[in-house]
Amino acid sequence: MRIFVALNLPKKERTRIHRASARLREEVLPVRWIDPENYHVTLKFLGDVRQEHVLEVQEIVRRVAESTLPFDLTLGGFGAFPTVRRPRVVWLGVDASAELRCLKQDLEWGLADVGFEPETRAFHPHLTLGRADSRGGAGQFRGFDDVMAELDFSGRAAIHTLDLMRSHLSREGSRYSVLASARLTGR
Ligand code: 2AM
Repeated sequence: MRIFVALNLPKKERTRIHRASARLREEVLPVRWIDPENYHVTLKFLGDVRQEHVLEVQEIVRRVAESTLPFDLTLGGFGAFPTVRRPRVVWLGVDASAELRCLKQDLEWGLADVGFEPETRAFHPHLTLGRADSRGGAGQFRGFDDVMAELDFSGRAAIHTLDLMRSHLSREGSRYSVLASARLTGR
């Protein structure tokens, strides 16, 4: 099954983000906007993992969570990967705080021990708001950077769990469910 490790935000914060980004969705653009119940911050995407290895991953996630204290995520700033003119992913930025970078590193090390390739790309924590199809050319997204720049949002979300998630692909887009939620206890 297709799995990843992520941080989930309280419903209140997800609703705030959805409201704050409403202006983006008013633009007529080839973007599939994510439902607010599916908003999350991915820490590690594992791809298709066989059932017998899922339990192993779950155990690593639990161990990492046990050695991590609850912390706050700071959110703010809208942007897109790879560029706002030709976006694939439209996102809300997440502050790469020391706590978040430590957690990411602990996960990478833990998962490397059971054979998962460590990430070599720089860590750009973000919350995906929409997935774009920019094959129609950059022209479609002209002015989108200005729309983004006009938005003003800053958020804070208390994180108490590290979640192992499952992604269900379907024609309507991806849906996500929590396979296992590990409490951050910092023991
Ligand atoms: P995203 O955070 O940029 O949206 C579930 O599919 C999550 O895993 C998504 O949130 C997505 O990234 C991330 N993801 C999906 N495919 C990926 C890949 N090939 N490499 C890295 N992350 C991926």
